[in-house]
Amino acid sequence: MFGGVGISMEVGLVGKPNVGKSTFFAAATRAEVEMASYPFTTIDANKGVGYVRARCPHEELEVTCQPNHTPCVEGTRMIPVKMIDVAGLVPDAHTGKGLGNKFLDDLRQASMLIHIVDASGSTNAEGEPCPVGEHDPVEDVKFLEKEIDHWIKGILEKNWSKVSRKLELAGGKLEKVVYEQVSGLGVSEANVSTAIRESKLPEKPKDWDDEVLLTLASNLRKRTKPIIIAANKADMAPEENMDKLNSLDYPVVSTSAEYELAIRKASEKDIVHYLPGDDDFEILNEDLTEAQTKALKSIREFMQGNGGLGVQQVMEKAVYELLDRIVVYPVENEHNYTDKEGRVLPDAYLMPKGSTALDLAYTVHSDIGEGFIRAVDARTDRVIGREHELDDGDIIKIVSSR
Ligand SMILES: Nc1nc2c(ncn2[C@@H]2O[C@H](COP(=O)(O)OP(=O)(O)OP(=O)(O)O)[C@@H](O)[C@H]2O)c(=O)[nH]1
Ligand SMILES: [Mg+2]
Repeated sequence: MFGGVGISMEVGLVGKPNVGKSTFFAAATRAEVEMASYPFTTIDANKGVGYVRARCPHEELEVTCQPNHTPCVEGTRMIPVKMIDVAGLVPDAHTGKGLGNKFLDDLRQASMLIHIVDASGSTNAEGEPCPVGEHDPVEDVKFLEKEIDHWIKGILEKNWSKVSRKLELAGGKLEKVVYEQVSGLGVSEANVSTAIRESKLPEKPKDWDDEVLLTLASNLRKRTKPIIIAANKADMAPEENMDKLNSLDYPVVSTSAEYELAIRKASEKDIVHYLPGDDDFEILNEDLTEAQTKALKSIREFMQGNGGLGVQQVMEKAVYELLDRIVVYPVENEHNYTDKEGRVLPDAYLMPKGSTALDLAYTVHSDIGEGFIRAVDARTDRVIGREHELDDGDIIKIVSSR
């Protein structure tokens, strides 16, 4: 939660240099509508706010919505997600190669990682340009995993002599010590327990060697930083590379960050009408140069074949599928769907699937959670209890004593 407006999620962009991380970031955080009033469009040079789309209930309910921080564009709600663009990682970054891996510390709170891969194979392992198709992008997927594992291992090992003494004394409470050690990674105790179990650790912590710690780090990574692959530069990627990436055991979306950025800019200048994620656009300005016409033609061909340019699709697959979020609309008045100020459908929250009415109350405000009496499903007008599991698209009024 951030400032009571419901941004609870942070997505990190990772990858080797020159794959298009910053281009992806620039495209994803460049919103058609004004999001600049948002508290952290400018937190840091490399932090910003992207969004995922959701169908706004306003059409179906035949009302006019008045969102606070989740703009509605032609019936599509844009729900903010924090994004972080970090420096490029190279193989063996954990030993200090390239810029090292210190900057990964910025990703501690990230709920997931988007691994931007140069699917065109036109950058080598270090991110230097090479002819298209020369570098195998599958290698990048492997090395990145390893570097993230080493970063987490580094966190596990911090003050290791002290920690291992604590572990020796902890007996059956190993989980607590490990949890404390990695709590900055936004990992739950349950996830730590699972990772420990999966790692089949030697009984005596003094027998935990480098390899054991790396296995534990890797299992923690899988639980806490799920990875989705953006097969970027798909606009010039050989078919063979796309096939190889698609056959990996990862969710993969093919993207052209460059085209996405170009078309969003064209849309800002009213050259085209385009909604991010769509698989087509309309040309508004007929007075185009030959180069512009040609560029738009290439973009259109790619987006139609690809089912969109991929940037929105990655964000949404990440949030709705990997992180299993649903969208819930809290209201104060279940008949008019308004908040205290009379704004219709003011907020949209991304909640983990399985969240209850009580979870929503706590997300809106801890006081509201503590004073929870009951809730009302505004669509059906039914009273629901604290344990009632919410559905995607629910509009919920919470009755609280606070
Ligand atoms: N053809 C094509 N080029 C792209 C695409 N995305 C990015 N590029 C180009 O790739 C180059 C590198 O892009 P950046 O966004 O700076 O890459 P980066 O990953 O942030 O690089 P570092 O900050 O050095 O790690 C630029 O020349 C981009 O224009 C894409 O989808 N297609
Ligand atoms: Mg960059």
